[in-house]
Amino acid sequence: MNRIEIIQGDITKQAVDAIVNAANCSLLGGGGVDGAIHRAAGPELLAECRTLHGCETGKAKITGGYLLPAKHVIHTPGPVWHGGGYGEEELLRSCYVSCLELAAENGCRTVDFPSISTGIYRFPLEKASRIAIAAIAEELKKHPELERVRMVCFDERTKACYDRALAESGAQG
Ligand code: AR6
Repeated sequence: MNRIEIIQGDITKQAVDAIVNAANCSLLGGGGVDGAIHRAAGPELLAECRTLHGCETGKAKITGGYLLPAKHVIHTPGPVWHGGGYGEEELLRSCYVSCLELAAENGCRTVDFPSISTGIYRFPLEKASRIAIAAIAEELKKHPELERVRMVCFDERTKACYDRALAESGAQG
């Protein structure tokens, strides 16, 4: 069975066990998907985030979903792209791994990701899509309890890129 899926849509609308937030290290909100998640979840999400005291790039922390249809939000600060010589690729891989480890620890079976770091943080999309698919495929092998992981792409170009990365990886979960 194929446990990795790519869809186009708005991650704030997904009724899954956990959605991932492409956050920043403060975990106190921002623009892009982070802003959309906080707006849809309501102020209680920010109140819980304040108790977490931030998060390092490449790591992840979990909260409730509050007014979202998702049960949990897993917050992960992706790397800012500075040209590739600052460990950006490994940090991005670490975001996907950390989120799925945390999801599994918390009994989440369905997890939706946005395209981490490819917006405001400017990580090249094609490179990011290959890293994401490889990391997800690897984690799914380790965690049979994870039923389905989706990339929820906001626009057509992003979806096409992840579709290609999945096809080329040969990974079908
Ligand atoms: N659903 C799914 N994907 C979305 C949505 C949505 N509702 N909205 C945007 N995207 P970005 P980053 C896509 O910039 O590059 C924030 O200020 C978007 O089209 O949200 O990791 C944080 O606080 C793009 O494909 O995240 C950080 O400071 C992808 O989500 C910083 O931005 C990621 O774009 C993080 O930057």
